[in-house]
Amino acid sequence: MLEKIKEVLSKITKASVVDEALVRDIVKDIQRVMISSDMNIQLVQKLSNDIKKQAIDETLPPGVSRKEHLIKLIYDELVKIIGKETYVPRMEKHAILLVGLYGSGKTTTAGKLAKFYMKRGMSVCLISTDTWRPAAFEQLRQVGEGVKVPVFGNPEEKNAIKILKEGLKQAKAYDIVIVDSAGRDSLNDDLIDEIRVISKELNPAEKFLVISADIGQTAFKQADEFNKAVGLTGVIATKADSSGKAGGALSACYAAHVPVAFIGTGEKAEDFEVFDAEKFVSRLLGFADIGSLVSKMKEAVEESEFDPEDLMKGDYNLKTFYKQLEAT
Ligand SMILES: Nc1nc2c(ncn2[C@@H]2O[C@H](COP(=O)(O)OP(=O)(O)OP(=O)(O)O)[C@@H](O)[C@H]2O)c(=O)[nH]1
Ligand SMILES: [Mg+2]
Repeated sequence: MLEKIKEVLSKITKASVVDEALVRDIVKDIQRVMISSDMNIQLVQKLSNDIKKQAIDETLPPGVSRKEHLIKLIYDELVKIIGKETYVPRMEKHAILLVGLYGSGKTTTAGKLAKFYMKRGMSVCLISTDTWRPAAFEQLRQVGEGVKVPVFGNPEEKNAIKILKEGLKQAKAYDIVIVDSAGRDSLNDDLIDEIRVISKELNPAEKFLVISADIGQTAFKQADEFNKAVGLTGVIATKADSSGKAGGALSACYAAHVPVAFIGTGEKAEDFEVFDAEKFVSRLLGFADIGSLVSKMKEAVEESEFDPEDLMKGDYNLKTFYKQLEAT
């Protein structure tokens, strides 16, 4: 996806005139890139329509070329989907539930999150509610040992809710309680029912869908169904190190209307970072100078018609617009 989007963008920068025909041409190219990177087809359609419409209809802010405008539009649309603002990890006592299909990286991510919060001075414990896979408890126990946090669970017990209730008694003393849940080959009623009950019992502040970055076209449906079952608060995209494709993660965010919170970039506990949407999209677009382009656009817009205070904050959006409407 990365390389191909760069190609499309260089076509824009090389073009001598950016007219309606070029906009249509570019949008078609972008569609092809997005589809080949496993992005959900509905999302591709929406994105390309939005970009096309704005590129053609919108009046240009003064001092901004149509070229710059088009690049900024593409950038904005991508950032919007994966979460405009960088995720801010909660630094207060709370519970985190990890859900996702088989092998997506839940257990590994539990260890990574534990390490992340420990490093920031929080006390952390892990609870394994995976009663389906043999040795699931043992795997989490080893992960816990690796990052030096206690792991609660009971490999003899087959009822996930019982394990959770017991675990929560022991977990009271900890700031962060991370619950690792079972994966399945596909979304079935058993899995959804169990996850729903676990979520109700735990009442976690964060409900993360853990999905592999290379998941492909099933990402949208998966995210949609997990979201309906528990109401996701974010996505953790794992294996971002081994896949150049980002379409799956983007589609998941679009389906559940939640941002990417963290990304996993390797198998080790430290291979983990808070996801920065703007940085990611800038990298994706291979447009290092996007920062100066964005501020140039803001300045131009500011001078022309908007309330500078909002623009200073860098978050002039529909919400701000409605606020202004309400105030008048
Ligand atoms: N390269 C890479 N590998 C990862 C990452 N996260 C997890 N893995 C690997 O993916 C495999 C599956 O990870 P698990 O954490 O066991 O996945 P899970 O979701 O708990 O799996 P189940 O409990 O069976 O559903 C392991 O081999 C991990 O080492 C990552 O960010 N990068
Ligand atoms: Mg697991």
